[in-house]
Amino acid sequence: MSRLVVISNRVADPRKSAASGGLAVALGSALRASGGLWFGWSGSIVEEGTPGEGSLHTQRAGPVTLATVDLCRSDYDSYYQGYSNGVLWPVFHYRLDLANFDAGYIEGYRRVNQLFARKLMPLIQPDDILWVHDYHLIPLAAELRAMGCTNRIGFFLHTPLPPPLILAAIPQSEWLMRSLFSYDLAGFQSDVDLMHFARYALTEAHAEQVSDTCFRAYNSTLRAEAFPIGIDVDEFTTLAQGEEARQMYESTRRDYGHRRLLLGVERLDYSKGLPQRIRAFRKLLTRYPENQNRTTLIQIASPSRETVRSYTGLLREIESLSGSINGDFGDLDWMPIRYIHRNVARKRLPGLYQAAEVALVTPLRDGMNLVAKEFIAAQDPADPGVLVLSRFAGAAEQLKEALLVNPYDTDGMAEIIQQALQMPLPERQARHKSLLAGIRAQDVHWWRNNFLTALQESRSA
Ligand code: ADQ
Repeated sequence: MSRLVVISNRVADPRKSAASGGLAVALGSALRASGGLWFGWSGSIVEEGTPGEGSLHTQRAGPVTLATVDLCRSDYDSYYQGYSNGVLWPVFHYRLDLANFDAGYIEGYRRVNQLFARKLMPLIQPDDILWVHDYHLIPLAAELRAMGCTNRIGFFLHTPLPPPLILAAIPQSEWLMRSLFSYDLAGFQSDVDLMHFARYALTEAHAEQVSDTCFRAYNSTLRAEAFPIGIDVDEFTTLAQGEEARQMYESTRRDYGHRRLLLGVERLDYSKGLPQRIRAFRKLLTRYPENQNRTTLIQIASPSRETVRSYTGLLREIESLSGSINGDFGDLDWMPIRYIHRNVARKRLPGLYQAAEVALVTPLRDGMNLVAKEFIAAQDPADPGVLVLSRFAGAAEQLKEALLVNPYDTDGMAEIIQQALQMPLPERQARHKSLLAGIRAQDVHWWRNNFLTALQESRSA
């Protein structure tokens, strides 16, 4: 069996996977099975460092080697904050209005990808199979190829890929597409993302489609497919039965007494549709007044990318919307929205999912959205909660028995939330049964195996 080398912006210690989440579990178990290397940024920023330079640190974690590189301040600012989070993240989530196409960022993005390639190259063995993750590292394969790397290299994009004319707004879009063709396999979250890739490749890059899954351009053949990412359902149901989840469930139920709970959990990000969700909640209270004094929205939004200006604006908007609902509708013993700006420990999260009657997962655009799948996995099949899911989350392609909403339609979303609150038990059970079977059949191990099998086959395709 070939050794697996995983490369991602951040590296997780597979021994602490319960704290890091499903992706770390999935990649960690693949790395442990074949022995392997996980390579990425250390998370350290060297204030006075030289651009394009950084020390390499390696440590063993059982059969897995963790190799990480430090970044200097200017590389961090241009590669991570600037190009990755200031250009690619907003554009890939269809938000051209939030992109900052500062000409200086691209240099840092290239420089760090070159630094990663330089540090990684000596660690690669001839039979290794390389799996690169996410938008931070699109040009990595091209940099490795330029240094003579002939290993199989696959790429998986965790975000959506927008339609060609949105992608084309990135000044370097042609270069990004050319860079993708240095991989053997490109994986996307959903069929829509794959379709956008194919349309861009055919119309803008003048690629030739040589088979159902293979495209030829820039003298290379690239296999491209959708691999919808899942969660480790067994790991999550085990967490759900744990003591910490039970305590969380009990304390939440105790604190909220007879109130019906709606729940939102995410990183604070403009892609997640939080202001739209809060407006829909206000509408729910005015249009269906029986919810006043009876229904509480718990909204957990963990801090994320706080130094980026669009995030601080979002934080203020959410606080102001929540504050005005609490002021207009709240009572001495009822706060309609509990907005919590912090992380919930992973082991406690299932308890919160269980205490809620309805989960509101309503992003404006999302690659997949794993919270939707975790909510399903945490439910008691005898008395499950209802998932209200945005049709613009990648997960909507799979989770058809959720109640799908358009997050831009405030009235429509309020109506669907009311429908979720009133759903009879047999319908809740039937929908949950089929959702659970779906996330079990297409869990994170299924995702990883499909990707790695396709990567193994990619050159004979
Ligand atoms: P994210 O945008 O981070 O991921 P998501 O898929 O929902 O979003 O996964 C987040 C993970 O973080 C989940 O395991 C969730 O439990 C956890 N999490 C989120 N908020 C939390 C909080 N407040 N407290 C504790 N834990 C929290 C990116 C893409 C997604 C894609 C994933 C995986 O943006 O579209 O689904 O990668 O590919």
